[in-house]
Amino acid sequence: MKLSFRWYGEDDKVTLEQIRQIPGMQAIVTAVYDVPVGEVWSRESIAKLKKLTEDAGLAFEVIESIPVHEDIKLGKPTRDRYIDNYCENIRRVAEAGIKCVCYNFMPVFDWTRTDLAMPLEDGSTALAYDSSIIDGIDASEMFDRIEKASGGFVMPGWEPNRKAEIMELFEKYKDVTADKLRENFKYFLDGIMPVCEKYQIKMAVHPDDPAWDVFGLPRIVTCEEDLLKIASLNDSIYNGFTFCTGSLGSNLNNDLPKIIRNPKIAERIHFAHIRNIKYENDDLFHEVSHLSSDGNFDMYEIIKALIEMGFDGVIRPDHGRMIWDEQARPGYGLYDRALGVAYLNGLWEAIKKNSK
Ligand SMILES: [Mn+2]
Repeated sequence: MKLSFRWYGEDDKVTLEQIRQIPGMQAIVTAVYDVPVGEVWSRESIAKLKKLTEDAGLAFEVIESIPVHEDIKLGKPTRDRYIDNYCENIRRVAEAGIKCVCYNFMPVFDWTRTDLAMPLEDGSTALAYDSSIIDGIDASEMFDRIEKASGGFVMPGWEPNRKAEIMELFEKYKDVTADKLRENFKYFLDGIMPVCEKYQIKMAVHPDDPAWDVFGLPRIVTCEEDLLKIASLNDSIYNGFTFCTGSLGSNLNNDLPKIIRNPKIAERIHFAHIRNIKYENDDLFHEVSHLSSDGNFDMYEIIKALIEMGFDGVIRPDHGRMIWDEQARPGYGLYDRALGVAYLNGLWEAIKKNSK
């Protein structure tokens, strides 16, 4: 595994110099953030990210993410232009040395939470999701909540300038069923895979978070069966997955080590996000430290399964708690994610030595 850390560019409070000091750290996961969804990234912006990353002694290897325009997900006639732009972005990041692109295919919203700073018993705070809240409000009300709770940070998918378009988008998705969404996904994959093959870019679709329909919008990356269906949409091995434990695992029916051990899925795991969550009751889960005993997942079994299946891609700690009075983007502070890395290092070394 190649250890990496998500970095939000020069505006990120967590610096590359800090990230470099985390034991075992090898690579940065980042993106160009100042270009509207669907448009082409400038070569200058990509080159700058590459230079900053490499000057800090880290590898520039994974982009997270190149967002997919809603017209592609909706299957509108304008999608061809956006797919062309997507292909151009793949070419450009490949020319800068990138090998893997993480993206998602969730309608309208990226990851969804009801609380960005839920206090935990030890005095830390964490992201939380409470179905009993979501099930009782509409998207517009949820949007207001996020905006108030974000402390000035922008949440992916919940940018303030999107609010006006949210309800309009909902209207557009009214007739889009899960099957229709999958059909549009196939059209997208068929459009980009020839370019991915040529430039050897591994596409790694991120599971939906949480792993079920939210606000009535269909979601099609939620379980083992979904992943197999996606693999069958386009045969190319470059059509693969980001194995995100926290997202797939939000549905406790998903047996994470078992999914990893499915050979048809394992060969397509190009990137991994590792974190742990804890369910307090049937509705409410929150994020916790990476430690197995703090949450619902057996991290030892998850890492062991990845090693056994020959995973050699880039891996990163996912969201962390806010600890030690850190002020940072919710989920993306330095300290708890760095502790997560230290734990992953320990698991990895122990499993490797025991498997000889
Ligand atoms: Mn993730």
